[in-house]
Amino acid sequence: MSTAETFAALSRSIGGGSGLLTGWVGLPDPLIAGLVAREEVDAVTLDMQHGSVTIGNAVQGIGQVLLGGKPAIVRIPVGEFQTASRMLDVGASGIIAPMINTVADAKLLAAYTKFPPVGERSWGPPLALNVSGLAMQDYLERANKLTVAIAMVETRESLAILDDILAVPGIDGVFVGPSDLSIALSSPPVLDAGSKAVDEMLDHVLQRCRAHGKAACMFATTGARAKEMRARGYDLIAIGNDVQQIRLGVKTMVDQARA
Ligand code: 3PY
Ligand code: MG
Repeated sequence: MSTAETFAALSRSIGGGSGLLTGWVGLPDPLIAGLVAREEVDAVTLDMQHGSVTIGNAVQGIGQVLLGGKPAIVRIPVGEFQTASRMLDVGASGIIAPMINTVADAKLLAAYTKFPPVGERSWGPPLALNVSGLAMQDYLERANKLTVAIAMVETRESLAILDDILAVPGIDGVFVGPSDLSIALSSPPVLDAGSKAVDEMLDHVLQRCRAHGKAACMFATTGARAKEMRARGYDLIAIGNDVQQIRLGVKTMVDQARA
């Protein structure tokens, strides 16, 4: 696949129960993102919300992910919508925005990720032109459909306005954060990404996404959970994160050695 085809692969394949798997990288060294990209994932997400990925790391990380033959997604920090534009400008194929709790938040996400007339994204995509292989006017005309904007649903507020979020032009789908959602749905708060309440909401979100013709995405904390979500019809599923996977690898080998 050419770099341009890799860049376009996310928008082309997401939807209709695509069951894409994304790696999830929070460690800052871009080489880690490149390493994950070369495994059998469909995309790699760089996490600027809870990970320690800076703008500089993300620019380099996107390059490494593309070199590894996969499209790059960036989860921006809460409310930092200008970072969404900057990440698209340097070649990200998708943006995940956490804590989208109001329709105004969803509109801001669309505004910063889509060019007019859908949004208000400002012009200036130096690396994205290079990566997409498109001339300036072609990029302007095609970028809104070549990249995806995903709003995170992880609070009661956001669940209550799910249909309104999905109806915002430019929002291509929603991403369920089951950990925050489990905290929001329990009293006293209990962290349980696999709770019954979360599970019911995952079905509900999937059904509403289908009704709006938009992508349903979620974070799975285990491979088995990711498999289940693919079977249920989710379009994009994160499979744990880099720190978890490194620790698991070390523990597995140490346990084998000491068994
Ligand atoms: C959550 O589960 O709350 C997430 O944000 C996934 O990273
Ligand atoms: Mg969260």
